[in-house]
Amino acid sequence: MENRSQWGTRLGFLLAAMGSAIGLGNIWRFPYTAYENGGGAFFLPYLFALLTAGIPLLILEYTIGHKFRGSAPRSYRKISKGMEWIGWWQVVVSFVISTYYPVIIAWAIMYAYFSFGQQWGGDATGFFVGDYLQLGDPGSFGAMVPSVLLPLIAVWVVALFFLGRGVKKGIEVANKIFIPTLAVIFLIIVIRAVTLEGAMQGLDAFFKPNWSAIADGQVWVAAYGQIFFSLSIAFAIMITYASYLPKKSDITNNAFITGFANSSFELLAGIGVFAALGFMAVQSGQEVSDVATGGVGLAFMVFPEIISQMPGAGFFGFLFFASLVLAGLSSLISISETYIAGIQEKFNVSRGKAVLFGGGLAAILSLAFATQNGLNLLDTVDHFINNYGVALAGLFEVVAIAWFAKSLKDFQNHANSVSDIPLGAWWRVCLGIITPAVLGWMMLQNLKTEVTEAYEGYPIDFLFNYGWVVAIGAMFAGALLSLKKWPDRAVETSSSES
Ligand code: LEU
Repeated sequence: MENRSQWGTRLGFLLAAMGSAIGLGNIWRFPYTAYENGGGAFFLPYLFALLTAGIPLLILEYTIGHKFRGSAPRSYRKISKGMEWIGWWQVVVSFVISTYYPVIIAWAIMYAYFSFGQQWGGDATGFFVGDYLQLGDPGSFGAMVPSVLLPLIAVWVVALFFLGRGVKKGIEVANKIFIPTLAVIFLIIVIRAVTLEGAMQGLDAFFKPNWSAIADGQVWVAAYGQIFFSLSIAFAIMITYASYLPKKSDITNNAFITGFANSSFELLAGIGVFAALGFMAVQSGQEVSDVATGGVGLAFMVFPEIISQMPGAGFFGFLFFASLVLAGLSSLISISETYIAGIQEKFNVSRGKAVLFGGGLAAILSLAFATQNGLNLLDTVDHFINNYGVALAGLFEVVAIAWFAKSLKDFQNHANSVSDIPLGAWWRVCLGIITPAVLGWMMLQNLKTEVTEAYEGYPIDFLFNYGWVVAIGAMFAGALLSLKKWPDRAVETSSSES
């Protein structure tokens, strides 16, 4: 008899899946990626990527989790023994991400506090890298920065608390609180932003289509990259979450809802961010193109300046950073659940021990990002683990399943047996041909750029040690973990379940 954890309600699962998908990627990554890659015209490759790769892969991952009811390594193993390695590889990639993702949430906590009184003064960039992060050169770690360390500890306490309480009482409850709150806060921010003076200039810049961009392969690469990161696919996350679905669950419908909710949030963030950038451009007599940026720079350098110029600065600043915290926490919980589930099953230990060991190790390693070298390190690890961890493991995942395991048809039948919307041959074409072709090409393009220019101009040995070694190390660590024998009990459960 199986007594695997389950979601309490369908809404609980959907909120958790959306909570994972909606993260920092939606708020600070999407708006600038869209703007930089054709503005309004970007929606074409973006929608194409969503419909040919995003949703089909999400359906596949939900189906794998639902059918095999196991962590990613265990579920993949049930497809074929050799695939267990891909599962662990994805789990290790998630583990690596969980060592730096919480650091950004920690910064956002401090900035929610700094917003009252705009402690960054007149020079937000100088304040962020200098006063706050005390950024040193990439060569050495430098000292620990207490104002990063303390909120970082708080982030881990909250995340591990909910993870320790389990799927229904912990993860589901957290998302039921975080996601509706996030939606309300974000709506308030966007409404405020679009009613600011200059908002229209910002929106014009965001939506203005540059159709020639469509002919550029890099724009398509950007669209696929955004969809993968944003939908949390090829991270072992969605397989793990779907493994807690009750037997009677509509897979296809759930995937469409998650996919469209995530994209709607992304679009909303694009509108909010560019309306605010338009306001800033008008205030400072610049063009939107002069102030537009993404990522860390947008959230911690440009936004503080916008906030300072806004009426009701403290309040809106607090709301903005609070939304980063909520979006980030629910994603962090999902990333960490991948290895907690994996450790629990492979080492046959309780959830509590898996949380303590897996989460504890990630928390200790995350301290490296709370040093004076934190930002450089984060930037490098993030770049390499996304390009050569997530995207590459995603490529292996679709190729192994669609080409070698020849099981797409089985998964299609499984999904159709529980879902309203039937999957047809289009689904197999998307996964078996389009996605591998685009991902393969994307990999070659990325590698080409990597060898021609040092990422962000960082020293080569720094990039080697914290970029390549980490990304390739994840692959090897995955292989090592897959060599370990499964405990007898897990093997028994696995054979009786499949
Ligand atoms: N999908 C998340 C985001 O958009 C990231 C993932 C790694 C959980 O931020």
